[in-house]
Amino acid sequence: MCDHCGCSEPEHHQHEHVHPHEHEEPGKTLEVRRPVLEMNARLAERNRGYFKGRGLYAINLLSSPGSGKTSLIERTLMDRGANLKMAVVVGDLQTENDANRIRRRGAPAVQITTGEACHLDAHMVAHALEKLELDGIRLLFIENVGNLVCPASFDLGENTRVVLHSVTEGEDKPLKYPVIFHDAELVVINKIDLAAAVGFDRDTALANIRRVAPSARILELSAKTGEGTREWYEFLEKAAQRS
Ligand SMILES: Nc1nc2c(ncn2[C@@H]2O[C@H](COP(=O)(O)OP(=O)(O)O)[C@@H](O)[C@H]2O)c(=O)[nH]1
Ligand SMILES: [Mg+2]
Repeated sequence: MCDHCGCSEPEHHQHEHVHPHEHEEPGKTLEVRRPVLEMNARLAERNRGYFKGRGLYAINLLSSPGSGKTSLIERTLMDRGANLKMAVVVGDLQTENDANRIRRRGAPAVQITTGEACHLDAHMVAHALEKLELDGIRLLFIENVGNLVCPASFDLGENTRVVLHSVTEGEDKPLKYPVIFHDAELVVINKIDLAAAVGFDRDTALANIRRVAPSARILELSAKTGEGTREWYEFLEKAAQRS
């Protein structure tokens, strides 16, 4: 059960703003969860103001567990760490592992361990920011908890959303989890080095992404081999200039 949004089923987020479940009293779901989301929206605005005031560009990085969010940040730090001044806030239910991986690549990082919560919220991010040394930082990655449902509902005050979708996940995931893709400015198809091995159907995957996120840009790359990362770095360089 998620302490912050009260959901025990991740799918509940899909319904919470729209209609209560049929088996629930009409209006009950909305009454319980709306204040949580309204409070989050206020704190997200505060984060947004903070980012703006510090000249930071914040990227909310979203995906299933294991799609390669941390790997892509590590690869980016390896290749562009010297030019793009980056810091990272990373969320997982448990462990400091990802923050340690990122620190080893030379970037300031703070781990948020959410316990049972399936997403980050604006309040958690605000606290994490207090622990980060941000002088000279232009780009802030916020690696969200690996989940294609819950994080979609929670604005963190970010400037943009990037969703990762790896070739090993199946081409139908954008259709099954459309909400998270819908708000993405950029969808990164990761692990293209494995595409042939898993029989990745690229045309279907691209069509599915375009169907649920018609205005999103799509990049295909491998965080492992570095193939395709040039355009990713161009995207980040432009983002840093927007900060
Ligand atoms: N072959 C291959 N493996 C990758 C790639 N990116 C990540 N991985 C592997 O996928 C696993 C999960 O990666 P991780 O970065 O921890 O994913 P996260 O949970 O989204 O942060 C690790 O074993 C990575 O080495 C990639 O582009 N190609
Ligand atoms: Mg990770």
